[in-house]
Amino acid sequence: MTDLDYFNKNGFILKKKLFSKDEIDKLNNFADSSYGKEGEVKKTISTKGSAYLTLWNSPPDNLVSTFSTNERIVRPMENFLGEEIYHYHSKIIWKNSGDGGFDWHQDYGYWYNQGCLYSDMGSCFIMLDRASKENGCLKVLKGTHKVGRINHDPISETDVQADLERIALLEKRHETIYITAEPGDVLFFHCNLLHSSARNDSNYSRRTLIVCFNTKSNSPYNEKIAHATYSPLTVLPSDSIMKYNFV
Ligand SMILES: O=C(O)CCC(=O)C(=O)O
Repeated sequence: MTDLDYFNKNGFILKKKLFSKDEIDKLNNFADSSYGKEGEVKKTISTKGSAYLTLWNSPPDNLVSTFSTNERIVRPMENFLGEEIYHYHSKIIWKNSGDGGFDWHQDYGYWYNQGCLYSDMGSCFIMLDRASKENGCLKVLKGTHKVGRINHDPISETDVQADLERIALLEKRHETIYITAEPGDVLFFHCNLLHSSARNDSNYSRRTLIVCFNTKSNSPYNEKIAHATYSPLTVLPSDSIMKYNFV
């Protein structure tokens, strides 16, 4: 089965070792020293506690963009979504020991309300730490990208949760997959794939860089409520991470 067939059938695909240990170490060192400070992060509140994130609507002018616009993630995502894509937003989820998780949702549950007419969108979940059940790895309901958009209810100022009656029914029909993975592995997933995660109950962190892409033809109709309208993506070559020099 091709990667595209697998993605279309299941709504996600996990690619192992897309980034090397040296590349991930470089990003972790930079991100921790530049962004990982209290006060510079946003708090999310779900029924599973609070988590913290740093978010960019445009790729930032620093090392982070050598990942978020790297051809190693852009080209496969373009293949999965079937047309030119652009950076919709990206974020680092810090998920330190004791931080909370995320309730069941579709990313399109948020993006529908941001003026995106079609669900032709997807995310790349780049593992910056080992992701295990213990530290709250992502959990997905395989194949649920085909159910269409489900209604979501707000559960706090920051978070929403998909209709629980439907989740209960879908959990009986669709296999639950825990995305356990190593640093450098990347999960590509469709914006209607139902996903959630538990609290980090370990004594180690579970950081991830999540890069979200939209298709050019699906640029939001109202830029005031969206993360980003279409602007052409400058795709960086594979070797741009290790070549990046700090000034
Ligand atoms: O990082 C996690 O545990 C889940 C994050 C997530 O579901 C999201 O950002 O949409």
